Amino acid sequence: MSDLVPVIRSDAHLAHAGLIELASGVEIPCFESPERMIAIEAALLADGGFAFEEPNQHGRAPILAVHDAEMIEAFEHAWTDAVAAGAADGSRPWLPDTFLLAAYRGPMPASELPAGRHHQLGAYLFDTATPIVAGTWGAALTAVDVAVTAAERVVGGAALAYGLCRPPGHHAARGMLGGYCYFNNAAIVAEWLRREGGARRVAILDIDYHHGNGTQQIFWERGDVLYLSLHADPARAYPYFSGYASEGGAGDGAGLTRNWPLAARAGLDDYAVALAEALRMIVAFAPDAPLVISAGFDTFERDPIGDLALRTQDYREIGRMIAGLRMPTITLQEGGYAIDALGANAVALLTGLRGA
Ligand code: SP5
Ligand code: ZN
Repeated sequence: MSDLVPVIRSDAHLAHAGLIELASGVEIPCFESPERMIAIEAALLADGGFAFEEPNQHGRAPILAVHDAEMIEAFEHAWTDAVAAGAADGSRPWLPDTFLLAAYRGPMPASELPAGRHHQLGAYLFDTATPIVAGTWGAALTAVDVAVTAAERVVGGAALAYGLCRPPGHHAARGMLGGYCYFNNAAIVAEWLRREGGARRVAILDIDYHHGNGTQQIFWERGDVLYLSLHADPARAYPYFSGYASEGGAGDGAGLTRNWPLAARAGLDDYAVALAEALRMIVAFAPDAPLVISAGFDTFERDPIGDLALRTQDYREIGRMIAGLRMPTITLQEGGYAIDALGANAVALLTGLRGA
């Protein structure tokens, strides 16, 4: 294949910046930074095999098809309400400090909600690594447009398209933000393929270092979407509360979720065994839509928050293995924080995916 691979990208993510996260009680610069996308774009440009395109606007309908309206509303207004209340002055990111857990209620019925939508956000957030600044809402909306535009390219005939989504998405559940994620770009694309793309069966392959708890939750009971994830064992790794091998979906979705928890320092040999099983499941499921890949490079051997051991050349082999499915493929960017290697890793995966 000699055609250029379409890469959907936007500068809107640059305003989702200056982020901090709380890690084990310590405030640190957020690993999820604009420099990540800048590094990937520079490497794709230098490679020359890619055609950069801006996203089309799709509005809120594709988001509302996946996420709760109440969560969207709290997120949309959290920053301006925080500023209006004097809880943020615009110079620093804002994070809720009070979270609504299921255990809060016990036998009590749902209460009224606080007026400030920044306080409401505590009912829709599960960690302290998902900060909000003035540009966060716009960046998250645009990341969805990036993802859906990549899907449009593939439905329109491209064999492969790459959506440079930032912020990432796979930790965002139907009514919950977290893990640097606000809207679940991959889940939105899968649902869009069902509703707008005429597909009946969609497969999502998640190769980020972390379990995609949000994607799994959204499609847990769905018989029309297969969710397969290779990731660090949640017994030791974020997000801790999902991604175990025992989790397999329920109802119509029974057997259509599958997880491969990986040991620390797992390299390509271990990874390829799990990936081959996942690819066989995709073949058996017989999707009639493009494959959706949640692509994270936090599986890299030098990733600052990961502990797997994939090397740059391994991503090319992983891409080749997936390309063996001979399915049109929508690749969406998730995590990956070793900024100096992100570009090479992305080029390697996409080179493999395009069958080279
Ligand atoms: C999309 C994605 O990859 N989200 C990951 C969110 C992970 N957030 C928690 C990170 C915990 C970092 N622990 C730092 C250990 C440094 N040695
Ligand atoms: Zn990750």
